[in-house]
Amino acid sequence: MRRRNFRYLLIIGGVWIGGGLLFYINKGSEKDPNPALRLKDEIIAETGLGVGPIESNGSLKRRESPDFDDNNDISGLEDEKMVGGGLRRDISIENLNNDIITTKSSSNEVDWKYFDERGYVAKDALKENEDIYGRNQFNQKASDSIASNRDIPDTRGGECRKREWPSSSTLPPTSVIITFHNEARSALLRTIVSVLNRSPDELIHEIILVDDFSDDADAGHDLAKINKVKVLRNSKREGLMRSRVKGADAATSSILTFLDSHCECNKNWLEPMLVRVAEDPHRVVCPIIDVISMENFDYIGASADLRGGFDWNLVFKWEYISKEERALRKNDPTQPIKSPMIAGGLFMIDKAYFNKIGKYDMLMDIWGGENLEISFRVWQCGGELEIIPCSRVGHVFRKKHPYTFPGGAGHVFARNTRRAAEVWMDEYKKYYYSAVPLAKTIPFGNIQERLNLKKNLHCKPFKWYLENVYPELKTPHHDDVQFGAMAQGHYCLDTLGQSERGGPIGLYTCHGSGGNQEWSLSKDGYVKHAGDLCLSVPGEVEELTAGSSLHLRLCNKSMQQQWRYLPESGQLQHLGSALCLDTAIGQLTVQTCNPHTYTQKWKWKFPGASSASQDSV
Ligand SMILES: [Mn+2]
Repeated sequence: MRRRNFRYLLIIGGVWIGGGLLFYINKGSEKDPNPALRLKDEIIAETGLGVGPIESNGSLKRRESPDFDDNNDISGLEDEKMVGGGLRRDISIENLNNDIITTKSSSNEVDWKYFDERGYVAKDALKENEDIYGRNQFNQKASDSIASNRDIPDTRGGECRKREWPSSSTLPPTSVIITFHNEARSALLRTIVSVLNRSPDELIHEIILVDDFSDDADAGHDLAKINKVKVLRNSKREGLMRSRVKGADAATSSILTFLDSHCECNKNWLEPMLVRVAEDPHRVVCPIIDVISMENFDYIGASADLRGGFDWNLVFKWEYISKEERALRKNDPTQPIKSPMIAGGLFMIDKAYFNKIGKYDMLMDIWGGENLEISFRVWQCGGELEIIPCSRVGHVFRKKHPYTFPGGAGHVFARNTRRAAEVWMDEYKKYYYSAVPLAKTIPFGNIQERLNLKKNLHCKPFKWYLENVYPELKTPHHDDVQFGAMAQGHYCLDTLGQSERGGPIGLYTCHGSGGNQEWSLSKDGYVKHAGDLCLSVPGEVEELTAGSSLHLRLCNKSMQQQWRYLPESGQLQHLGSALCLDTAIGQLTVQTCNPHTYTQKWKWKFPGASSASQDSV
């Protein structure tokens, strides 16, 4: 059964692109009228409130209460803090633990519907001839041109649309925490507006923005005018983990909802998650993450049959749930999906539980590895990770990070990942180091506090996690001397779907997802696939000739199946005939060994080790 699943994974392997497997569902279908979604300009026109005519520079002139101080252009919060005077009347600034908190008097708050969106976005508009991808790695021009309260398709399945959710009065409200660093104003504002626009008012206690020392302090600061929005600003770059913990500590409701800063919440996104967490605070839940195109900001529904996983390189990936689970989901598509890992950018957690299980690893920097760490921690320490299919939130997936990492992205990612591996993976961390040998050279700092936490919470070992949460992640057998894909350039040894009685096997473009390209070399010289199939030469070994093709046969300890790998030349030599595995004639054969020929050179690669790191949210 497992073998069949892997084969299936291979078939779909070709459609892996960065952030996941996308299914264009509901696209182009008629738009579900969303009563909560009203066009801001219409409201403004109806009520005559809020704005005057559009000025030539594209910004709107406000007509607000007389003490609304619109002209006071604050250029630097830090400066203001140091001067200690001259604060705006509507917005005061406190200094708490070296960070800046922007608060406001309620009389000057505005509902999001009356926030001067155009003026706010225009302050950071692209310059003429500027690269539209230059600042954000997504099309800022497209983002800037799209209203914060635009309509988006309701991407939920039919059963989710039909389902009634408990009334708001029976659910606890949440604090939404959004951390950001140099986010495009339009994307950040749209995230906030989508929260306020598509959630029952009484369920949003507050939105806490944590500005992780963006170059432009006003981008966050100006949003503090919006009802329910609170802004914290770090006085130096802290990274995602410490910023989120600051936001969480400042939150005053019992449920935390973490969002990325370029998201759009969809219809009824909040209730299905709140129900699960309110029922059982050990559940850490995520929405299905729909895709907002980085090219044109189209909103595209994602498949509901995915969950989060990883290979031994510890890079997050989306993967299909099993055939059995898909069959179960057909009966009730509203049921949560257990996920070995969360993408990390968007999730909801009970605040007391977040605190109890150790928040985040505060010694991790910037980005990366934290989702791995919190995923292992939640599962191993008694919680559960769930994807809630009736909750949908869009996210702009990018190919690379728009901002720089102090110390370099690869280094920071490896350091964080190493911290997670060292604390949570016990002896299994060796497979990570085999997959990413360079990681061993990167210092990961002190982890004693996290080890103490693990001990005090009586967390289960990683072995338990592998057996109960992620049995699909296969461990190399203890007899294996090599494990993973056998690569020759961009091509990998591949079963081509053949099984124990099948025809010749061959080469296929390396896809890095294991499956038909997953092999192991045991100590006694068998090249195995899926545990019980062995790479075999045909016929009697004594009669084997150069040019013979290779097959898969059930492992039977015969001479036909015995090989040795010569690491220096990269050759795989058949013991009985002394011929070498070769691709010279465009197909896989055995040929007379020649250590200098490229077509006999093989490299062992861990599955997934070649797949690129991604903005996994
Ligand atoms: Mn993101």
